[in-house]
Amino acid sequence: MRILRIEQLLHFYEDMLRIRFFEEKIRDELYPNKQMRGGTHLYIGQEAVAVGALHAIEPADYVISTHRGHGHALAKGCDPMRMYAELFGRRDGYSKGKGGSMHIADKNINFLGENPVVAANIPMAAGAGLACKLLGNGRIVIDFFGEGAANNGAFHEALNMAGLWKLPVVFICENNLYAISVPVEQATAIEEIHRRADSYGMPGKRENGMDVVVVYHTVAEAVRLAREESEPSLLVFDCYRFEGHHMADQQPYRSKQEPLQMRREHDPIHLLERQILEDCLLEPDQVVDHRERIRAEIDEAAEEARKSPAPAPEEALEDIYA
Ligand SMILES: Cc1ncc(C[n+]2csc(CCOP(=O)(O)OP(=O)(O)O)c2C)c(N)n1
Repeated sequence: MRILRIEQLLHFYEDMLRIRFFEEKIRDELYPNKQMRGGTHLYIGQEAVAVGALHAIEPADYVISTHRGHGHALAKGCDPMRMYAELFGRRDGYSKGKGGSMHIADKNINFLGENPVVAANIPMAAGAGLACKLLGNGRIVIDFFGEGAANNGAFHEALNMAGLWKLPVVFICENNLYAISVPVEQATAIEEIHRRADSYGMPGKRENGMDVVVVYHTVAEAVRLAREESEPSLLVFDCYRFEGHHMADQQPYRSKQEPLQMRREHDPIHLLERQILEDCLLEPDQVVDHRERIRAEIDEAAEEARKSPAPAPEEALEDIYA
């Protein structure tokens, strides 16, 4: 495996911290204090997938996300202030405060958006890939979805088309072991989801999604195939969500110990931090400085978002697509 530059590892680290702190604030402060409402699905524990994958693309490339999309949005470069404003229902939010947690999109940076309809984003990614191919613009598409979505018909139709038409799309399945309360082995006929790629004439790979460097190299190779050979791929990253499916989830389907143990042994941020310290890339007090700086940035984004006004009642029917 190729060696990464120190700055790149530190960039991974900061981007993962930004996602973690953005969501810890939701979990510990904004949601309990009712400063934000509506459904929200935390990405805590899966940060290595979004960050590793999106460091392997160019800014002009497209990204399509899911209901669990804060991490993908931040890693693509969305503004945490505008994301918080959206969560607070304020006018500076990405959907002018009328969409909430699952409606963050930013066409200026080619983040084609989250999507609350499970698996609906997979055919959209194939469509975006077809557009790139027809336009010959050299761009590729990254599509994120969960292992639950990989059992939906839309997954199979879209991958078949992508394989048939050789679309420049990297399909990234984040296998976090549960679709709401359903463990993957109770819903999925095969354990090796990446083998489904064989049916659609594209390469498939399964890798450790808790290791940001592994994710980065795996996605970089798939991106090269997509860009240079217009070859789609299906990548499955083993990961785990440390929190409930959504904020109100009491998690009766798994023991209290399980997430604690996964966190202790596999937290992607701790793994990277340990590597950074072992390789003497940072001193322990510099690690603390990094964490404090990113946390201050996130706190400031939330403060700014609070200053944004609520949308006016007469705007309620604007921007409706019918
Ligand atoms: C078409 C559709 N069916 C059902 C739902 C309800 N739902 C929301 S999230 C979810 C589970 C998705 O699991 P997975 O794709 O593994 O993603 P994860 O939540 O684990 O990130 C379901 C069934 C939905 N939003 N859309």
